[in-house]
Amino acid sequence: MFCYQCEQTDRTQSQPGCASAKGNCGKDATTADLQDLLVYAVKGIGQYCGLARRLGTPDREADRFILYALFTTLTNVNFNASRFVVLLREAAETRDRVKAACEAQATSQGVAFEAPTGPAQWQPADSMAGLLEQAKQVGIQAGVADVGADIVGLRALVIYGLKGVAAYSHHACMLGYESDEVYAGVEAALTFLASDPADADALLGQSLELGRVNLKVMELLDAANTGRFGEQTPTKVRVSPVAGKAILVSGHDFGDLLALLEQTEGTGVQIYTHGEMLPAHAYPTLKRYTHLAGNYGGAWQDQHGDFANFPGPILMTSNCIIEPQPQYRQRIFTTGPVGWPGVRHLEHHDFGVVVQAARALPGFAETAPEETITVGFGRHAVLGVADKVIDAVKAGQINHFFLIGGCDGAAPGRNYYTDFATQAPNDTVVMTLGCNKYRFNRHEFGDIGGIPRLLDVGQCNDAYSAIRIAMALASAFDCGVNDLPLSLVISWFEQKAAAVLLTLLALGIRNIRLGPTLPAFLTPNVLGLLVEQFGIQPIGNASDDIAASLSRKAA
Ligand code: FSO
Ligand code: SF4
Repeated sequence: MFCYQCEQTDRTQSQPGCASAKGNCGKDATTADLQDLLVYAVKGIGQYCGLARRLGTPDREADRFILYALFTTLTNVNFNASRFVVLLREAAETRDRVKAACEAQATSQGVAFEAPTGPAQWQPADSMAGLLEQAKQVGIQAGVADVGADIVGLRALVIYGLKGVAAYSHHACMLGYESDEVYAGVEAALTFLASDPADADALLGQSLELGRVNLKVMELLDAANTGRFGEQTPTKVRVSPVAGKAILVSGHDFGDLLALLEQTEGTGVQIYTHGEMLPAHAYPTLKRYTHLAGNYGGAWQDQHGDFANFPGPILMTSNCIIEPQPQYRQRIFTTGPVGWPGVRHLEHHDFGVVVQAARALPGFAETAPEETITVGFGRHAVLGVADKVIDAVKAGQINHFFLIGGCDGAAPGRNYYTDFATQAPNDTVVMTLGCNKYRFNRHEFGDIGGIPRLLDVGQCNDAYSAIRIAMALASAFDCGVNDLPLSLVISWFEQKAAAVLLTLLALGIRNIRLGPTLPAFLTPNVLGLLVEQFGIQPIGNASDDIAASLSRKAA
């Protein structure tokens, strides 16, 4: 195996990357290699789906398969090697179905049919050994001897950005929101990758194009969330438990949460959110369920302790899952793209077994003293008080905005984002999204003339909301986003964050501070390019970075 797709990759060797029997996330070599082969197979489906679209017969079922298959290969999603063997067979069947439709369509239109080459022609080996042999040829570093590490790193940037696009699109699709523009963009990127591109400018151009596609995807997911659940409104969320039977839901999929709320209504079982599920409390359709009792624990990297201590079953709806510990292995369930060998997997929103487990487990014996945090500052809430915000800026009460978004990763001892948020001066506003908010969201930030100093914009995909807020402020002040008193301090962890970063770059947003470490797949040359073109800078020391951000805007 060789994998360097996430922030926690092994950096102990001169060539950073997880290359032993197991990655730092717990992914074993067989699973990693099968995931590489699945990405290769998906490129072939993309080639045929693009052709089908050009022939006027796009295939949404195949497009949906592409999203799901790519999502399973994201960091901390699916660790189940046997699931990938099945997905590889399904990939070949899907590709063959689209291929046959293309051939028939070309014949009926009387146009010449030129079969795509490369991944489109892949045939799955009959045995596991054969599949693993095939995987060796198509890993992320394939071709490095011919084209060099810079080109391979840029190809990785495209692939990882595409994985992020696929994950967010899958979430939107699960809520009934799809877009031909997005599917065409995904097919184009896969077809491009299938040609083994070796031109750095073309690769960077495709990366930025994916950033634009991802903006559309995040807009779609925003429309899906607000369309299905209403607009986020500022909401106090209980972060201390109440007595009674309980289920904990983690991941990002609000559709799964809604189904679980429906299936537990009137049963006396309380539902708690974990990690990136926290913003659910701000959506009217979800919070009207009074048994959505509160938020429990911290970010994904705290799950070993949080899940072990939780006195009920746990449902994982998307990343980030890490190896279930013996204390809760019998009471954790996966659904959707998530998987762990030996952990019960549920489909079709049928969560009866989770409810049964909740009834059998003790639940919370006592109600703890009430503690709350406030969430729900999506774009509707913030732009609803835009006049107040603009007046506060004009009056000098708000001197600067910081967007501290993303995920800080799991390494212990990190305190940059905590320090940054808590040391930000009192005349600054901190917007946050993604799961690194848990580093500081229990801190008391106070307010500026009634505007809370900490605005929780939502999940990582709600970067869309933050972009809309920034654009509205820029328009009110008649300047560009880069001219606003706004600094972006982004933590990237996995491939969705890579897609969001590409979106920000595609929008021309400069001078982003990126941490907690820089992506290992970007070579020094490529990083140099990004620094030159976009002013990306690695995070340093929190107080120095705050001072530098404030002085840049004051200059
Ligand atoms: Fe975090 Fe995981 Fe939401 Fe990621 S829970 S790390 S960047 O999946 O997507 O913020
Ligand atoms: Fe390593 Fe991250 Fe890949 Fe896991 S996903 S094998 S930690 S680089």
